[in-house]
Parts: sequence; C-alpha cells; structure tokens
Amino acid sequence: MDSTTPEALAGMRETASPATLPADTLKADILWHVLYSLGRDNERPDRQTVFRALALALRDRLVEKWIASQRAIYAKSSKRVYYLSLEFLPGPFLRQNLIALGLEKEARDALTELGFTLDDVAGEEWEPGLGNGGLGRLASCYLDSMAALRLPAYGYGIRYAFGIFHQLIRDGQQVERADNWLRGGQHWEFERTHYMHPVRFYGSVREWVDEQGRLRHTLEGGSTVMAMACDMFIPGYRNDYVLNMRLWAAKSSREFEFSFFNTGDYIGAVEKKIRDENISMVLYPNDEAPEGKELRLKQQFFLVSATMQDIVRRFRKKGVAWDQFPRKNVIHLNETHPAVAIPELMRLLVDEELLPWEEAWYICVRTFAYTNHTVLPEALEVWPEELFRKVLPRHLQIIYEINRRFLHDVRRQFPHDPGLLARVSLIHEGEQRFVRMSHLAIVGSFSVNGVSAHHSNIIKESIFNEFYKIFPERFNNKTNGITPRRWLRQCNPTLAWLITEHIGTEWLTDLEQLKKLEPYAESAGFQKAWMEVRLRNKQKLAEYIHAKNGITILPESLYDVHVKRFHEYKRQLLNILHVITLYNRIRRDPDAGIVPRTFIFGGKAAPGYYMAKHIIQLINAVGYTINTDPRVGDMLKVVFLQNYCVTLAERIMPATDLSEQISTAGMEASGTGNMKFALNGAITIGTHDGANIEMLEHVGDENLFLFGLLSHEVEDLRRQGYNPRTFYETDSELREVLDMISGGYFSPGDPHMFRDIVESLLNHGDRYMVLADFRSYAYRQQDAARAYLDQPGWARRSMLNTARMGFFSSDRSMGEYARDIWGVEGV
Ligand code: T68
Repeated sequence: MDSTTPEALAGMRETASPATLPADTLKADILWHVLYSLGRDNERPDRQTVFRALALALRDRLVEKWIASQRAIYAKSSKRVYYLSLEFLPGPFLRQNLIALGLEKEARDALTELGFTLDDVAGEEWEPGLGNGGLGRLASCYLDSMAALRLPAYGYGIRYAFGIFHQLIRDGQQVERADNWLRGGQHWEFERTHYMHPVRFYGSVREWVDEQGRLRHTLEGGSTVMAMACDMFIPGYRNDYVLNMRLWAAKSSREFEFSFFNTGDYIGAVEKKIRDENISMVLYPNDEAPEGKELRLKQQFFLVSATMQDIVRRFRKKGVAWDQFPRKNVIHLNETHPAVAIPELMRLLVDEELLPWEEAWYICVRTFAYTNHTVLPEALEVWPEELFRKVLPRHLQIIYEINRRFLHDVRRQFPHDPGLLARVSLIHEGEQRFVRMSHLAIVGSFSVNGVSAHHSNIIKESIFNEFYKIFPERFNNKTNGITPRRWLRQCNPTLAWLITEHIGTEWLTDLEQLKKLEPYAESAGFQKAWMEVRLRNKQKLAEYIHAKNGITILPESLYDVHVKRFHEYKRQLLNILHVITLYNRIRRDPDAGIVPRTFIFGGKAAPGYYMAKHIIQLINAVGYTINTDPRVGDMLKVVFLQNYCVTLAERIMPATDLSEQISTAGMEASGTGNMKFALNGAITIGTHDGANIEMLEHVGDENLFLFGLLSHEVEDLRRQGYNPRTFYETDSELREVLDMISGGYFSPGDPHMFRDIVESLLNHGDRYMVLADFRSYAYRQQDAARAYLDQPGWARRSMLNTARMGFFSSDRSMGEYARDIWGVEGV
C-alpha cells in the first residue's frame, strides 16, 4: 500500500496510542499533517511545508507531555513560580525540541526518506524575536532550565506581532525592517481563541462607602481590551516534562459589543478594534532611556493584568484562604517592566477581595521577587505621573498609599536624615513628577537580586545603597547562566560529540562534569582533535561570510568577535580604534609579522540611538577601507554581519577564537554572551566587569585576557576630573587613529562624516573612558596575538575555558533561584 494515501496514514496514526507515539511514526505524522493540518498535497511537499508539518508533529508530542506535567503540578499542589517578562528570545525551536525529545536521529531519517536534510528544513524556521538582547535571552535560558529541573513554573509574556526589527546594512548603515515572524503561521503554539481575560485601562475612580461603612474604590468608564492566551511549549531535556510560555495577544472586546454595531457606526467599530489590538503589535526596541510612551505602559499592564487573572483563577481552584497565597505562589519580576503587578495585586486584594490594607500588603511583599539588570541611571524605568494617572488611575492611588506608609516607616527608622525620604520615595518630585519603578519593585518584593557578584555589590553599595540599609535582608546575588543544551549541544554538535566521547553525556544536565576534560588539556592527540573541530567550525563561518558579505577570510586567521547590542558602554568603538591601529602598523611595515586576524562585528542599535548607529557606520567604513586595501591582503579583514539574532549567534559562537567583552568597568551588569563564547572554547579579552570577573576566577588568569580600569578607578578618575585629551596628546598611535577618523580617511566622499564620534571622545568628556583604556587594551591584544601563535598553548587555553565553565550553566542559576528565593522543588 502506498504510504502516503489518507487511508494508510490514518491507519498508522490509529495504531499509535496518543500517550506513547513511537518515533517511527514521525514520517507518517509529517505526511498526515501536510495533508490534514496544512491542506497540501503530500506526494511532493515543499521544504517549508515539511518544516511546518514536522513542527506540528512535534507539538503533538509536546502537548501530551505538557498535560501530564500540569497534572503532576496540580496533584502535588506545588507552590508555583510565575516568571513575568516583557521579553523572551527563545531562538528557533526545531532542533532544541528534537534534542529535548530525543528525536534528532528519527527526524533526520524521516526527512531523508522525504528527500530533505535536517539542516535544510531547520533553515525554514523564522525565530521569534520577542526580545532585545540579554534580558530576553536570559528569560529563555531560564525557562529551559526550569523545565530541565522540573520546576512548577510558568513563563508569561506578550506575543508581539512584530518582534525586534530585522536589521539590514545598506551603504554601511543600519536600516530597520519590520519583523513579520507570524507570516505563514505559527506551528509551535496553541492559540486559545476562547480563552481570554478582559484588561481595563483609563477611566476614573469613584470613591464610595458601602453598607459596612468601608471606603470602596471602583473604576468607572475606561476601555477594555481582551487578552488571548497563546501557549508555546518548553520541554525539559529528555525528562518528559514540559512547561509553557504563555504569551498574551490583544484582541478587541468590540467584537463582543453588538451595541457598537447596532448604532450603525460600523467603520468606527472596526477602527476601535484595530486600535485595541495595537497593544501587542510591536516590541519596543529601546534599551536606553525609556521615554514616556503610553503604548509601552499599556503593554506592561496588559501582561500584568491578564497574568494576574490567570494566577488568581488557578489559586481559587484550591479553595484556600488568601493568607496562603504566598505559600502557593511566587511572582518573579524580570526587571521593573512588569512591576505594576505589585499595585495590581493590591487592587485585587483590597478593592475586590475586600482584605484590609495591612493584610493585603503582607501577602504582596511575600509574593514578589525582583531581578535588576542594569545600573545605568538613564535606563532605570520611570513614568511621568500624569501619564500613569491617565492610563491606570487606581494603580497610581495605590502607589501613593504604598509610598505614604513606606515613607512613614523610613522616617521612624531614620529620624535624623530628612533628605533620605525624597531619595527613596517611589515618586520623584521635581518640575515634573515621575513614578520610580525600581523603588516600587524593591519596596514591594521580598527579594532583590543582581545578575553577577560584581553587579550585586554595586547595587548594594551605590545605586540602591539606601534601600540596602532599609532592607538588608532582601538583597542577594544570582549570577546569570546559559543553557548548555542550546549553547553547546545544539549549536556545536561536533564539539559536543568530542566531549561526550571522552566524558559521557552527564554534562548535558550537570555542566560541572566538564571538569573531567581538564586532564585532556595536555594530551597532544586531544588538542589536535579539538582544534580540528574548531577549524571546521571556522571554515563553515567563512563560507557563510563569503555567501552573505562577499568577503573571503582565512579560516586559520584569528577570529576576533564582538557581537551584542550596540551601546556606547559596550565599547565597539574601542575595538575599531584598535583595528585601525593594526591597520596602521601594517601600512607602515607590511612585514611587521602581525598575526592574521578577522574581526567580526554584529549587533543592532536602537533605531533612535544616533551614536550607536554612527559607530556601526564607522565600523563598516573602516571595514571597506581595510578589506579593499591591497597592502593588507590576508593580514586583516573586518566583517559586519547583519541582523545579529539567536540563529546567527548559534553560527558564530562555535567559530570564535577571541571573545570581546570590553564594557567600561561597572556598566555591564553581567553579560551572557561572554559565557556562550567561553563554553565553546573561545578565549575572552575583557574588562573587570559583570560576570567576566567570576569567569576569571573559574578559568584562571592565564586563560583570559583582562585589561583596563577597575570600577572604582573609573569612578575615582571621573571624580578627579578625567581629561581624555591627555591620552590623545601622549599616545601617538592613538592620536594618528583619531586624526584619521576626523580627517575623513574612512569617508573620503564626506570628510566630516565621523567627526562627531571623535568629538564625543575628545571634547565631550568620553563618558565611557574609551581613551583611558585604549593603551592597556592594545597591549592585551598583543598578548592575545602572541598566544595565538603558540597553537598547542591556545588549544590548552581553549579547552580549559570549556572545561571550567560548569558554574555558568543556567541550571545552576535556576537551582539557586528555586532554593534561595522561590522556595520550590522539582515536581
Ligand atoms: C542585560 N540587560 C544586561 N536589557 O545589560 C546584561 N532594557 O549585562 C545582562 O547580562 C542581561 O541583561 C541579563 O541579565 C538587557 O538586556 C534590555 O534588553 C532592556 C530591554 C528593555 C528595556 C531595558
């Protein structure tokens, strides 16, 4: 019988009981979905159709395990963790799900029989870019680890119709294009079209006194938008446990209000519908100063309100008293973006459940935990009071009441420091008033954590020092981590295989096992095998670069890679100044014996961030000059890869020799790219910042190139009056580089093009201390080049980096959160 006929397919599916779909039905399931779910001829389906059908076949398996996992959580009556984040960056799901389900080989075989390769089919997936960078990616690594640890957890976020913009480089400049990731449908999720919660904005608060003489608050008027649940599944690694990430999509409530149509205003009703559904239309790309954008505040409350309704619904099923709420639930705030959950829970408890304020507050501060991800003052979130009052009038009242009581307590605790009240107040008073979201999050949470040891200390000692004095017991550190399933096993299968061959598979769920590689670091045979794998990875990246950028690079050259969001504090500018320095040395003496290098850059700049975009343009201009200069040849190449995203990171990490982590000390909260590179055997050149410092402690200082000012030196220098010009005047190599940029060497058509970049360094204070760190960076780069010439030595360093990265697994991070903050255990 022809195996593609409907009868044959139906027969094959019948014999497979739903709870135990055996792997060998995968091909049949793909063909079944091609026909019945996608409505296509299954005799010769195209690649995209096969991808979609395979996704559906895997979703079938995931949903079964998800139901079983949910039942187990319910049966155990476990305390639940709710991880609220305005951003998730899951990356492509296909390979990750195949690995977790143990179906990689079966999928390969099934696809081969259908005339495809897994690589081709995986290439059809468009990743959901529902985050900006580190913060969103961290949330996704954490979901992976929560599933691996079988935690009773839920991720909650927004299903933006348009994720982070797609970046093109045109004439050397960043151009943004809409990221229409939902085109062609989404096959991993379930849209719960009948599962919606109302979310209410605007209106006014009516105060009244009820029959028992209680003062009551009721929101009147305003407008309601519906939140529709969309679930995506996150499987634990080969443990049959599946969590869900519930993303809310905005749906107009107007469809349900027939009155609107009855008045005859049909077009008006439709326009209103479109306006309502705008709420989940687009992810905000800003990672600098958040402006007071009304839609952004509405997004935050949209996530919070819908999620709180879900949490309360689940809690109510238990029929236990409200005072048990914190024993049964913990709500984790990923940054302050969802911090309006604090006044929302107060509103539910006080206005709707009629609990006394004190009791409600007692519940609140035992329920919330907050993670801070930044110390840059301009990135701390504040909302203009007027805007807040307009969008969320009742919540603003509640915030004022929280603040009144908080300040009352502070005054009692610190009676002799009157200025303190204004500094810790939830409201910034000035010409204009602002709600300070970080203060709200700290006051309303039982736990406040930073994301690396260094960052957590800075929080306690400087930005939140006064809160630390008020609530010392709330502050703690949880150093970030990354999931080894995606960031080694998936993205670097050949290296993963080499490791597994020598130490077994345990490292996949216990990354400290990588320590067992250390004895091999001295073995010439292993070194050779290690470097061969790395060289193959580098060859593949060279092919990709050739195809995308038309630039030929030497796989044997030192791949020096700087990929992350563009921000002045991350100092891509410092890197390009050094590139130009090397270029000048080659121009002066083509036989200078410089180690051949390929500099690779990637990353997006916020569309409104002028300086960051300008630095992208400078890098591309320098790249053009160097790559086309015949004197340089293979000695130096500069590549800018457009549209850096999770998919691209997976290509780059395994092929990197030197990882650039060169933020101004004290400014990068942690970094997680640093960990991904090192796990794949890259060596870091970096500053004393974020998690670099802990990486140094683990890998040892002979295996990591540290340079530059320390955080306190940055501060001291700034206090003493930093004068960047002295570096310009005393360092002739640096001076030559800056003069070339401002003199139009890289922009002959427009000599003034990059003048303002040099201005920002020389005449506007060089806020990020690029010039102060230039010389020590250049020296350290020389050390790196020398080290690279000694290939066995480099192999040893590379292996030891991988072997000693066990601590940086997100399984370790999640284990610490579960034990120290959440008080939950695996199901
Ligand atoms: C990053 N923060 C930190 N923010 O910069 C990084 N911000 O050091 C850290 O490793 C990472 O968080 C994880 O802890 C961000 O990525 C944002 O993306 C962001 C988005 C919107 C508004 C503000």
